[in-house]
Amino acid sequence: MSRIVILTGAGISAESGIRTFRASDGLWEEHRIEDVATPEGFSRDPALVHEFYNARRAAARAAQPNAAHLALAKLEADPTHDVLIVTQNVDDLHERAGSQNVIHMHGSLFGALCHACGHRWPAPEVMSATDSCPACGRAATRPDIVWFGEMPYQMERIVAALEDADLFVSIGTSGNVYPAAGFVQGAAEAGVETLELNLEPSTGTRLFDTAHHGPATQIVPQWVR
Ligand code: BJW
Repeated sequence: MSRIVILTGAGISAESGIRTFRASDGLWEEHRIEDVATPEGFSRDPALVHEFYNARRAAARAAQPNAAHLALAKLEADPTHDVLIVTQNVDDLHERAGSQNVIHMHGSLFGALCHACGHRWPAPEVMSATDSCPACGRAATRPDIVWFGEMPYQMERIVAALEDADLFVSIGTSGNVYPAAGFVQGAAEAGVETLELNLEPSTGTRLFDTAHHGPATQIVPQWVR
């Protein structure tokens, strides 16, 4: 049984119509990171942050998994592989494609988090800062998203899986955001084989043993076959 850890980023969902962050038409061209993706931005203007994530939630609901998501679900269903998907994406397209072993290290559009007490619960369709927390009752509801300066989810489990893997694959991520951008180095140091599948060379492309470049809907199914 080969153990495969697969890191995915915004590029895998791009052909499903979900915008990436750092492209010339990406989300960070229209929104300031400090305003919409930091706890300080949320404290300053919670309504603006909710507007940003309510729109993203609606876009994610309208999108469908593509051939790359489906290929990874097929790989997981093959009993000769033990597949863990670690996604930076906050959409649910891996789950809707049929993947079951998925860690959302940057949180989920479909979760709510209390900024005051840390309680987490399923998100309503439209979220507002005046929604009160079902646990503590305070009006401090925020999306369950990991913003800059916050600790990504399940890091211990991810690091253990990386060190134990036979193969690490990085799909559709620019390699600019840590700690995910450091996974390739950690895997290589643990003697794990590494593969990049991305539209273009990522920031850390030279750290991978092998790289294939092209649209995810082509190169991921070709790799899975
Ligand atoms: C295709 C394609 C197609 C397109 N087919 N491919 C130095 C200074 C200051 C801070 C730091 C620093 N060094 C490290 C930090 C910390 C900071 C950080 O990394 N900052 C950098 C900007 C430098 N990181 C953090 O703060 C993180 N927390 C943290 O570090 O905690 C402490 C810690 C310590 C020790 C251990 C562990 C932790 C938290 C980071 C949170 C990131 N949050 C965001 C926003 C929230 C989610 C959301 O709103 O959706 O997450 S930022 C944004 O970037 C989002 C993404 O998940 C993340 C990564 O982006 P991704 O997926 O790579 O997208 P793009 O757009 O960059 O790239 C897309 C790629 O796809 C491109 O390469 C395209 O070519 C490709 N592509 N079409 C195939 N069809």
